[in-house]
Amino acid sequence: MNKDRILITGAGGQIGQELGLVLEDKYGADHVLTTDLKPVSCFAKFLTLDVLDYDRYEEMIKDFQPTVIYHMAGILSAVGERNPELAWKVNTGGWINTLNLAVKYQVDRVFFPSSIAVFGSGSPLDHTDQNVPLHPATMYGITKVAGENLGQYYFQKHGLDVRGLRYPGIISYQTAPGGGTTDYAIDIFHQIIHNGIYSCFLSRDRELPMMYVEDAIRGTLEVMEAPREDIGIHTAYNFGAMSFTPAELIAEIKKYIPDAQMECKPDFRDDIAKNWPNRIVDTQARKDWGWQPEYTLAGMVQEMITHLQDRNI
Ligand code: AKB
Repeated sequence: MNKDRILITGAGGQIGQELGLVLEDKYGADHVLTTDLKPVSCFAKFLTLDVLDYDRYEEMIKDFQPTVIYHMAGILSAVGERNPELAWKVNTGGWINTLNLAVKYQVDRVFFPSSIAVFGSGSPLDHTDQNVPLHPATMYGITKVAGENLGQYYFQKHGLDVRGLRYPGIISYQTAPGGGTTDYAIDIFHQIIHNGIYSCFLSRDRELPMMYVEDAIRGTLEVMEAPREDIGIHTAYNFGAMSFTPAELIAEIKKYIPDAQMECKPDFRDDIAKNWPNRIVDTQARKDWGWQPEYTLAGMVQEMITHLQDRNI
């Protein structure tokens, strides 16, 4: 049995929750301490934690002695654009606390959830490569670029093994959307199944990179479990699976629910999305640690509809 002791912040969030459950299964509940600002009931070992509260965070690390930290706590793009100062404070302050504590208590590996939001108007947005200029147009994106650079800095200066992924939109049926721009691709399933119609806040042809949650969790574990010498990037890896527009998504959903309807009323989130890539190139992740996604648009839609319809019976 692997001896790692794992601490997760933001375990109530969209990725954190599924990651926490998979890690409990894999490493044993005693080896996984899940934390979040608000109580979450699905975990064996859970404590509330505000990642900006350094003293409480330090007490937890002293007591639990994690060897690995997945720092998933953070504010997503749409909520961050409504409250940019809060996004800066939580996303950057929480990450700095994590990095400092990881160095102080000799944590072995630390995970940073970056995002396609690091790209912006200065980046080529069509088939976007790993190493392009990063000039994000949102506060959320700015916190992610800062976070990536901080990770690299702690790696170079302190030898801390920081690993990160630039998540595309993550689609899951287990957890509710959490204030992101890509969340339309989750909400659409709930609205169509319940009401038959979805009002989309992006334009019909806004193409974005997306990933089914099972791929996202598997990739996250794979990058964190890869041998240290295989990890060539300590900012964050481009991490891809599929890309689609709202129009393509509703067309796929209609194969299962022919009466499904979608109207598009683009709002400020469409302005966020228009500065993000349509597709990203993740050759480096494939080369360094063997990344290979499994789910296509068709496979993801089938999974989502099957699980959500089963739940409604
Ligand atoms: C968001 O939409 O804010 C996130 C992301 C792409 O980072 N899902």
